[in-house]
Order: sequence, then structure tokens, then C-alpha cells
Amino acid sequence: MTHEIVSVIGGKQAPNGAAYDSINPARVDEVVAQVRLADAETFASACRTAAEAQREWARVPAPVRGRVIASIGRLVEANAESLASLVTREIGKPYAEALGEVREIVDTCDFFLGEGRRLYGQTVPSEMPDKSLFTFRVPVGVAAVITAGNFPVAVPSWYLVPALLSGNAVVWKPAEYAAASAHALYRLFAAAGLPEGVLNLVLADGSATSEGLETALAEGTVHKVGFTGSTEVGRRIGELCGRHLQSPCLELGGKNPMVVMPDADLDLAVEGALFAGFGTAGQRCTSLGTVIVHESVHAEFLGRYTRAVAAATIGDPAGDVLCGPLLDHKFASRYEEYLGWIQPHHTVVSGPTGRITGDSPRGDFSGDGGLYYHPVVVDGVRPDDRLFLEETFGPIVGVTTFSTLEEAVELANRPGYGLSSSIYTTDPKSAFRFRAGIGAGMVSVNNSTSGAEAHLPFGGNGKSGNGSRQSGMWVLDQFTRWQAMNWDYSGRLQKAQMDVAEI
Ligand code: UN1
Repeated sequence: MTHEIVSVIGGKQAPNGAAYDSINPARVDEVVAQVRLADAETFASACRTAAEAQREWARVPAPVRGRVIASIGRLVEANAESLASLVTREIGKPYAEALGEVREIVDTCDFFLGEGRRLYGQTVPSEMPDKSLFTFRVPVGVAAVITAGNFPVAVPSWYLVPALLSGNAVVWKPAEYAAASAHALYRLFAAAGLPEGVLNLVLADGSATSEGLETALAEGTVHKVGFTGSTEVGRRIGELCGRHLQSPCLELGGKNPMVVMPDADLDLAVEGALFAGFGTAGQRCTSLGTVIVHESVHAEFLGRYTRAVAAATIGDPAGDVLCGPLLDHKFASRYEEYLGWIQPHHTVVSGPTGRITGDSPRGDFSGDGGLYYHPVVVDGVRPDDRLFLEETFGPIVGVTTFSTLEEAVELANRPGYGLSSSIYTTDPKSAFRFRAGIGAGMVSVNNSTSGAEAHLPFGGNGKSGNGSRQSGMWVLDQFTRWQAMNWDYSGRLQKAQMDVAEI
């Protein structure tokens, strides 16, 4: 069932380029789609097409644009199973999670369809009589949206839906290894009645994208870049945008801590650490990096955690498993490098590390032909260790101990990321003190570091992003700009600051 997919610009298939095979990471010999990768000029021309189409789209009343968003939500819902199956097949995400991911698109549409009838501006009192002041949200223009493949359909929708709703056109560049899922989502968006050129899909590699983006920024055909991916690439995009006086919306990596207090419900904490560490094979930007556990419950927590990890289901993501394969070859080899950080003096408490070949330890599946890795728990990770400081993007969790909450907060902040965080405690004082001290954009209490809901602000600080937020109403500040209007009906020239009425 291999099919070829190409970029779609202005509703038309774009010229073919270099070939790329998107594979099924559970069976690496299976090609899910043959992708044609566009060159830099094709990316730049998509931005020109979008800029042209955006003028008309911005004139469509926002409530009507909201109706298109409603149709997108309905279409995605009606095709949820097939889209989720494709996501599972292309990136190895367990089916239940893939279905949840599709659900997140519907949630996002549900939230924004009504925003078409709001997009509120304000009326503001003037310092002068017979004069009214207003604010309006205006679209930025064209958004270039560049997304990772670990959430190949939900995270793109966090950008696409609000950007389109608020009157922007979009050029979307998904990850090559998730191109088929992206293409399927693009088709659902297009089928909902978006005019041609308002949403364009460009399948391209990183270097063509950065070259094309540079041209578009210089030509003035891109006005906002939304990027989800690594800190390293985010930094390059930030530099590129900065040269053109633009601030991108960046959602980058994480090294997300989970603090376990002495009064925590340990079974709950173990369950949370299992899902956060090994769900999505540890490949969420919100995945758990390090458990920071109070020294008095460390031994008990570790015992229960390692037993839970040993019993976790790994295997074919089409089935009911916690942990499937890694996303693709590139991620697998990078993760193997990370595994190389584990020095002889590290204490791996979970059993074997590395690729699962042949029958799994429990004999319930064969790892042959898939990018499956053993889940790894390392105890006694020191705060100056790479394993403590750097994002690993794979199924590995470090464990370390603390004695006071202040120390736990200090450890939790130390890696310099700031995306998600979590504390397990039954004492509200500890929860609020942790919240106040942590540098992360998101804090969970008695819940996993991953699994944010679609209508809260999602995003990070430090190495996790530039403080911009996706999701919920906050993302509108990324895709609209405030325009101020004053209207003087006094019939004379009233000068601000100079003609202020006396009391
Ligand atoms: C990501 O990995 O880029 O909070 C996003 C979560 C998901 C989104 C993760 N809703 O884990």
C-alpha cells in the first residue's frame, strides 16, 4: 500500500524533488510513503502563494472562518480511526495514544470554532471628551509552521487552527518521517472548505526549509514562524527570525523533573513516572527526565518503580502497549549515543539496555525488524551528569534524591530547561511552594509531566522556548497583533497629553 506524496501549494501538487522513504518503525522494511522533498525555492514560492491568498482570507468574517474550523473538527472526528492508525503505522505511537492525539485536534477545533465569534477587541476610555478608543486583533499575515513528528497531527493543529481562524495563511512544513500523517491531516483541512493557497503543505528537509525560510523572511512573505522541535534548531530559527525583527513561537526540548515528597502516594507516583517516562517511548517533549525523590522514600519508590517498569508492556504499537518503537532511524541512532553516556559507575536498575532483538525478555513479542529499546532506569544520577542535564528523547529515566523541598526545586531547575514539571505530595503547601519556585511553564500536582490539555497555555522557558505559548486563547497573541484606533467626534483637533480635561 505504499503511496507517493508530494507538497501541495495553492491546492496544486508541487514539483517533485528528491525521494525520501517514510518507514514504519515497528517494521523498518515497510515503507509507509514515498515522499518527494521540495527544494528551497519551492518553500519560498509557497510563502508567496500564501501571502497572495491571505489577503482574501482575512476579509472572510471571523465567524465564517470559525465555521470552517468547525468542519475541520467534524471531519477529523469522522476519520479519527484511520488517521490514528496511520500515525501508529508511521511513527510507532501506540494506537490508544494516537487516538488521543487525534482527539486533541478535535478539542482544539472545539475551542477555536467559538473564538471566531469572539476575537474580542476592547473599547478603552479616552482622556478627552467626544473621543473613543478601540483595539482590534489583526492577523499577522503568513505563518510558517515547522513541526516535529512525535506529535505529527495534534501539535501542528495547535498552530494551524488558531492561525487560520484569526485570518492568516499558513505554510506548513512537517517532519519528513511523519509526512504521510501530515499529508492525511492536510487533506482533511483542505476538504473542510479552506480556499486554495490558505493552507500549503511543503514536504522538505531541514536545509531546504531554512534556505527557503530565509528567502521568504527577506521577501516579507512570512510574518510569524511557529516551530516545535529541538533546542538546537530552535536557536537557529530564533537567530534567523531575529535578523528580520521577528519573534518566533518556539516550543523546544525538555528535561522534565518529577519530585516525589515523603508524604506522596507512592503507587500514584510510580504510575505517573511509568507513563511520563515510557509512554510514547519517552519521546514527548514533556516526557519525564529525572525523578527527584525524597531520601526517606527512595528505596521504596525505586523498588516499586523498577517492578512496574519490568512489567510494562512493550511491543507492536497497533496493540495495547505502553511503549512502542522509537520514531525512526535518526532518533534510534541518536538515542544509542545517549545510551553511551551511561558510564560503568552508573547504576542501571532496570535490567538490560539497548535495542531489543529477538524475543523480548517476557517473550511476548519479537523486537526483530523494529526500533524497540529496553526501558532504562538509572539510579543515583548526579546533578553534574549529562544524563541529569540533557534531554535524551528516549525511554530512559534518571533517579536522584533530595532532603529538603528547596533542594528539590534547585535540582529540578538545574538543567536549564523549563517546559513541564511535576510534584507528588499530599501537602498543598509543598505543591504551591514547588509551583512558585519552579522555572517551568507547566506544573502538575499528583500527575504526569506529560498530557497537557488543549485549552491551557502550553510552552516553556529557558532552553524549552522563548516564553511563547501554544494552545488556548493565549496562542492568539502569536497569530494576531493589536491595532489601536482612536475616533474623535468633537469636531476640533484635540491633542493627546496637551488637551486633557481639567477636573
Ligand atoms: C510534544 O511532545 O511536543 O502534554 C507535545 C503532552 C502532549 C503534547 C506534547 N499533549 O504530553
